[in-house]
Amino acid sequence: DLLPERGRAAVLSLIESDVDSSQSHVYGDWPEAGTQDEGKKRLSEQLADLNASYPGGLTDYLSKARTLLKESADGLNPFEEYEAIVPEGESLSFDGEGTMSFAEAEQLGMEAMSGAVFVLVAGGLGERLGYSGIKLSLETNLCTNRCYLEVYVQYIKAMQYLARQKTGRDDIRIPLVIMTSGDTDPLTRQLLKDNNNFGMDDDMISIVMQDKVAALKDGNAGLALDGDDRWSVQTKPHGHGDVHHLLHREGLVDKWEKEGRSHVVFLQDTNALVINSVVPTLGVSKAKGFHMNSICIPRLAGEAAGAITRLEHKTDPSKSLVINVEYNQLDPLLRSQGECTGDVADETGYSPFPGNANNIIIEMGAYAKTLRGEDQGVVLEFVNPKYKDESRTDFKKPTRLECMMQDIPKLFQKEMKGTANVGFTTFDRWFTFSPAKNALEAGVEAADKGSIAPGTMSSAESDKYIQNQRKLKFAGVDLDVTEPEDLVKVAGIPVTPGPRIILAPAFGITQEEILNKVKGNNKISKSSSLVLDGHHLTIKNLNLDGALVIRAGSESHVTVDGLTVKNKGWELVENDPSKEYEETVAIRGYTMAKHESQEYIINEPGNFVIGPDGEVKKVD
Ligand code: UGB
Repeated sequence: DLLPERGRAAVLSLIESDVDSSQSHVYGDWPEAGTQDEGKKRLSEQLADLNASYPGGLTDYLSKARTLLKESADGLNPFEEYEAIVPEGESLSFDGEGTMSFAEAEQLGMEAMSGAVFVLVAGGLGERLGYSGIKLSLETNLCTNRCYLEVYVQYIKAMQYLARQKTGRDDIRIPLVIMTSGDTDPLTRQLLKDNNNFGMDDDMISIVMQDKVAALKDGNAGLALDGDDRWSVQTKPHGHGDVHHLLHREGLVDKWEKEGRSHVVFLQDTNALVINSVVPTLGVSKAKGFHMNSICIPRLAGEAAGAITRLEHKTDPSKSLVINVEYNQLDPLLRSQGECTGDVADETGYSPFPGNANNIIIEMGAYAKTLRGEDQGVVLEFVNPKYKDESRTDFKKPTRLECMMQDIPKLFQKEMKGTANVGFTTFDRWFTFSPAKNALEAGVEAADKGSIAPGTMSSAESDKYIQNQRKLKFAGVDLDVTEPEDLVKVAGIPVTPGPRIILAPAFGITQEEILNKVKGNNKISKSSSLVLDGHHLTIKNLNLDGALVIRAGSESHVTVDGLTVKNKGWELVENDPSKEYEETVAIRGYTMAKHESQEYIINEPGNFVIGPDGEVKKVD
């Protein structure tokens, strides 16, 4: 009786549903009234919260968990009924051949830009990175020091700008929703507040927070109580799959559909390269009528990236589907079929299965219809317990139900009754994929074993520079593009020796813009660093040997014409192993010494030329 109403109801429902006393350690043996009453109330409130936050309540959660845990203990193969075959999809190449022309896809994508909304899943902690803050706050590179969140926001703003220019409609506004978790929510809000949303309108940026789910201590789905606190249930993240249900629950997808928006673009937290692929992938979605389109890259065998597969149902073709198979499941699946080779490379040096960058574009109508279905966007869950021994009964540590956003094709299949059109688009790795996920030490170990994708802060930064080298090279600039054999080790990670180039989203998010803004004979030396930022910034006959930064405001039309820059530039300085560094520096392995640079920041409206003498002249 001392429990609050909702807490009391939650405890009673747990007792009622507990047919075999799997939860008696939670509700049994309570000391008599007057002893530890505060703890009892706290526990009951927490059970009520867990009830409220899970569709179907805690009892549904526990009953699903029991089934899945039993299947896992029995060693049931979730792919028993399927055979994985290499799927057919589209491929695009910025500077090479694909199944579609890159320029055409980009043109189609630009037509669709005004209907895009962005969703950034950012509930995960940087445990693998060895970072205790939020990953969105990490600096993508040391030339501009812009963090991941700022890069994404700048990208969305640049897309909005371009969409307005292309259509002449000044009312186009592209929103961003960030999914946080209890672990990342306060710091994400603080980051936005401290930076005035990085210039995005208040009403265009919103946050939805995913809840954690109850941790389970054994194969009967017994709730795991906190070791030090008998009145608290341990909770764990439920995975990025929560995003679909949350967008539905908050009414966002209904709202977007009513507003006439056409596509939802899902981004992950630490892959700054992927934004290049958004516009052309939108174009492919339009051209092929894809309800879902996953951005992919050639996958390294064994890489910690999911694989897009076609799962062919052995008896019922209507159950076949194109879907991600997560990296930990791919090898056992491939070992159990065909030639039983497992997750290995083919003659191309890559896995025959495309790698999932897990950035997905979903068509709004199909999405809204699917979310309104029976499952309300709750994607299929799975368990991944780490068993103590072969008996597969005890866990090394508590587990929980998990879900992944890329599993939504199963819901599409169910709700769209065979009409779901799920595809993918593969890009070159240099153009699309270099996430920062691993701690420096793990990256060094991987690099020493020959991995070309150590996945550290430093490899992600280096790959950003290489990507921009390739873009400028494509636009005719005379510079060295770093090939794998040219990489140099800094703090144990192979990185580009330079040039280090950052093209801000305002300078160009499309191939068309880059080609229009780079003219004449430009030359950039290997030891140079270059930052270009501005919607109306044109580079002509630049000769750079050093560091140069040019930023132009949205109404400043700036042309660099015949400028020669020579200075000491910028240099990476490896961390001294005998010294302690703050986390952000330690995980990168170096700092950047900015010895000398030439900088132009022009915000005044008008036309300007930066000529051979380096002076800025206003022209009519
Ligand atoms: N995330 C959440 O928002 N909430 C959560 O509860 C968990 C995560 P990870 P992982 O791109 O290389 C994914 O941990 O395990 C966010 C794909 O499943 O980085 O490496 C988190 O903040 C895999 O198929 O994911 O695997 C982050 O933004 C593969 O493609 C995102 O979800 C791989 O990414 C991903 O979280 C990859």
